[in-house]
Amino acid sequence: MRAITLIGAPTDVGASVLGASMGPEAMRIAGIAQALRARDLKVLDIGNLVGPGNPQSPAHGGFRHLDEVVAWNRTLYAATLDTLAAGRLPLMMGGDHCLAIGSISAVAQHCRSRQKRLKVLWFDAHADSNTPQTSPSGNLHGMPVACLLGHGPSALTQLTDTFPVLRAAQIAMIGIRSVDASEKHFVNEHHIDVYDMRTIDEMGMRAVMQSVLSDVDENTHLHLSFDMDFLDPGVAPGVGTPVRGGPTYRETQLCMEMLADSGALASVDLVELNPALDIRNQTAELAVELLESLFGKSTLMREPR
Ligand code: 4U7
Ligand code: MN
Ligand code: MN
Ligand code: MN
Repeated sequence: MRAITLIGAPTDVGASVLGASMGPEAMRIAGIAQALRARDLKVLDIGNLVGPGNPQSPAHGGFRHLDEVVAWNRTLYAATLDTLAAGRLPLMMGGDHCLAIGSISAVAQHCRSRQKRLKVLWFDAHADSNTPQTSPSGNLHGMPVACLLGHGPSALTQLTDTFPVLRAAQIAMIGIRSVDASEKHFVNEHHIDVYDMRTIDEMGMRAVMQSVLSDVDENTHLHLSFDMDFLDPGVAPGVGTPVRGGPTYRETQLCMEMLADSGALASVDLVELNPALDIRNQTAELAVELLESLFGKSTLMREPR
């Protein structure tokens, strides 16, 4: 039986809009642990990590709340690495997306020591590829991809020994539809695989996911970094930075089902859920349904294809 650890990371220090810090509790209220136990997983909820509050200060040197973001990511790095070392799958419940710096740095460290190939799938409306020089907001939840590729403050790019944490070829972005001008240059220069909404419209989600998963083999550790604003805000209103024109409920479920079939999923971030903006916890309930599919729930008793 597979074992999974729920790690609560209640932050909004990486964002402008407050409320993502309530994400972990909303997931618990929506029944995340029970739902995963019904999937025949051994579930341990270690509760919430502890870190600094939100000082709500303006940007300094291109960042807001750098010290607080560093403190949270160090703690999350350690918790993720411990979980992986114990042979368990970490499910990080955010919190804002700056947390992916710590979780993915730990995953990369783990993969190096086990000689596993790491592939990161970034489901998001945004490219999260700003640097302090280019960010229009100074918010660190808009910079994790750049940090992981080695562009950002050393306190965040060097949480672990290897620099950069990721090479651009190790990441694919899906669902992208809001990219700042400087981010366009960044993703182009780094030749990042971006499946934006136009590509999804033209190819269809099934072909997109087949392409995304085409290089996954038995030695691949698949990390899913899932920003809830990936979904269309009509179905997922509880997010801080909604962008219209996102994937539907079924398109997203298909992504999760195909990820489950790959058999390679080994760590997850579920971020940017904002209960303060949600309607009757529906976005948290949706997140739980998506995670059920990610861990193998299907309508029929079908063999993986
Ligand atoms: B999220 C933004 F300017 N690009 O950098 C920025 F549009 O983790 C938004 O994907 C970032 O939710 C969104 O502030 C970060 C903005
Ligand atoms: Mn994001
Ligand atoms: Mn986003
Ligand atoms: Mn570079």
